[in-house]
Amino acid sequence: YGHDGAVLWLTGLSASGKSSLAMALEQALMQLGYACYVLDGDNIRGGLNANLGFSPEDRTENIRRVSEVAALFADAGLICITAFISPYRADRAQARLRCKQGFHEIHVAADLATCEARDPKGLYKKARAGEIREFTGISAPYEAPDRAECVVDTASEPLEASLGKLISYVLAALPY
Ligand code: GGZ
Repeated sequence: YGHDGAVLWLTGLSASGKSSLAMALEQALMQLGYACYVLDGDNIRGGLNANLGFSPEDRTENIRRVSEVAALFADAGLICITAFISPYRADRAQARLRCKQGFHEIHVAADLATCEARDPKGLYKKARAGEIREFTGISAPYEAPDRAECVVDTASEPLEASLGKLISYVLAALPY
């Protein structure tokens, strides 16, 4: 009974809308009867990964642990939705290998100027002022996906439109 698991891996800049989309997608899939769980900074960086910061090494370890947890959730039959910047292509490729065929890379592709204008937590401002170092897009890299299964651009359309595309993609991609 139940359904096979999957990993819906969202990647994008800070303030690109990953967490909002992840939560809305979870709601939509739950209403359709899918068991889902969202992993994001709120429930991972405060606990399991509380010893990690934002150096390249720590980000790689962050993503490695998240991919292990996501793979376990998928094994258990859940749709695991992850919402991390995951800025390195190589780290996402490793996550894909770990999660095997149930892995779907979703690029939340808002451009930097839009994310910086949103700046909901004032982090871009602090990064520009040098108060936060190694901030993605400002003083640390973001390597855009070249093999994402789905791309949504929350800068060029309302969040509802991106959510609609995402749901369409996911329902077509899930094998049940
Ligand atoms: C990027 C940072 C940084 C630095 C703190 N660089 O908008 P937010 O606040 O809520 O999302 C960002 C979050 C990124 O954590 P991730 O675990 O997704 O990053 S990664 O996948 O690269 O490991 C931001 C906040 O943490 N934050 N300092 N220097 N974002």
